[in-house]
Amino acid sequence: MYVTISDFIKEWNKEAILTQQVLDGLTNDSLKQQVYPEGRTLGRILWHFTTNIPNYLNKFGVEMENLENAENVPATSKEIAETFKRVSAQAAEAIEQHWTDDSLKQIQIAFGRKETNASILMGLIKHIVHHRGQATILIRQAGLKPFGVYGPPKEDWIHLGMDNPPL
Ligand code: NI
Repeated sequence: MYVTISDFIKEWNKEAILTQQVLDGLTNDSLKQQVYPEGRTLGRILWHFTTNIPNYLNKFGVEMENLENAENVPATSKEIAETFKRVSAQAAEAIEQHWTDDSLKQIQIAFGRKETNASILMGLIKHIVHHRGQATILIRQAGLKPFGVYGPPKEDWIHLGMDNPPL
């Protein structure tokens, strides 16, 4: 758990770089990929976790500007990637401005439970990681090679001197 704001910001920035690499590998066409016919598109999932960042932080007392046009999924992967980059940098600034290390120990009600602000911030990272995992599958279904977030995609196992991923 995060004890200092700087611990959190380090993790936040590390995860943001990984997410950025996933976003940078997309094509505009891939944004239309769906899990099933009525399911959310890849673009919708990516836009959801991006626009959720300011909503989530505002809800818990870290003020930052909400995104305009949050309902409209951009048509280009470049716009999603650039927006994510800007919003995650703004989020880090807003957290540093509004909260101190002591704020992390304070408790508020989140999703019906008592949570520390440290755990609320961890929840924001987990939300992105959760949807980023979903996105990776849709990226594969769209015919692209997904960026290896925590480990290499199957195409790159060979470069590690292994013929196949471990079972
Ligand atoms: Ni969600």
